Amino acid sequence: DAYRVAVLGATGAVGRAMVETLARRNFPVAELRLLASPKSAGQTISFRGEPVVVQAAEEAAFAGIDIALFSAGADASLTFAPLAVRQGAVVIDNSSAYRMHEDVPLVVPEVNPHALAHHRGIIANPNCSTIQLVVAVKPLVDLGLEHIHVATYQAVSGMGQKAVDALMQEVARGPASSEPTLFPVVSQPEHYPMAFNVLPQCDVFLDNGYTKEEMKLVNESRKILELPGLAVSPTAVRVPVLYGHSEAVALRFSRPVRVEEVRERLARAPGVVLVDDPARRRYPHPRMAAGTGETYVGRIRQDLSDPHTVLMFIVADNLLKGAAWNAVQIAEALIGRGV
Ligand code: 2RA
Repeated sequence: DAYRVAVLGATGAVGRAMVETLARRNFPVAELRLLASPKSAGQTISFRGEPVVVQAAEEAAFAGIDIALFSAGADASLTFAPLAVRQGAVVIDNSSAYRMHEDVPLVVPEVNPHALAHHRGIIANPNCSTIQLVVAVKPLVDLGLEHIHVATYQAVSGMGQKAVDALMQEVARGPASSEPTLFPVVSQPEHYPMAFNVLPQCDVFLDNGYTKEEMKLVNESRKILELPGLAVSPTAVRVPVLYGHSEAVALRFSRPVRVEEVRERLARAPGVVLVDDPARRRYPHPRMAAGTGETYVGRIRQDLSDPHTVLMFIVADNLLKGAAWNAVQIAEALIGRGV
């Protein structure tokens, strides 16, 4: 069987990664329909060596579509997901619009594929920094996981292609440049230099003093792992990296846990590449992960002051495993279940 697939947001950083990933994973595409805003329509994007013209998104464009991959922001998802479902498509939405909805599964195929069973037309792709965290944490949950402390080091591509271009320009201008551009949040009035800097803000602040990005790590992890009582203490930081989010994580368990036990489980965990050999200076970093769909884990060690706690470092490509790769894996799981 082959499927008619639509990509909404096709000209964006994640949309382009979705088109590339459909080809790279050899997804059975009978027809590819690329959709975007009217101002982005008309561009062509190559798929399996053929140019595909990007069309303006509208309900009729979803007629006959089997699977629609969305990555055009929450507003576009709220507008078009119900229309696409009405046209008979299953929507896999990378935006935050539906992630916490009761009847919308929030899925990482290596972690909670069973959640796909009760979808009602819309399936949500989790936030990039959540995906890599739960891929690494899931194999350790039944050791009695109680508390996740996570500090993220997030690449600027999470803010889109314009942020990648802006960082490159800032770096080119050198550290003396005092022309802050769009970091950390385009829409907020205060902008700070991103080059040679780190900014402890990803997305906007909420009334509780946390950012939206940090609360996604709390709320989405609990939903995906089905651990409503799980304690999560997040700090999300933007760093001058182009591709690849990193996370320094401390996991506290209800009983003492041995590093060897953690390593054994991660070595055989789906979607995980264990890179953990300090004697040979082997550990995960973004330049290793970028361009791949795996989640890399290393620097695994006992907390020096708490036998119940294990520390580790988790890295993944935020556009691939963090978005496009995971979304296509969900599509594969769906057709595997006979969508
Ligand atoms: C970011 N996770 O990195 C958010 C959205 N991609 O900006």
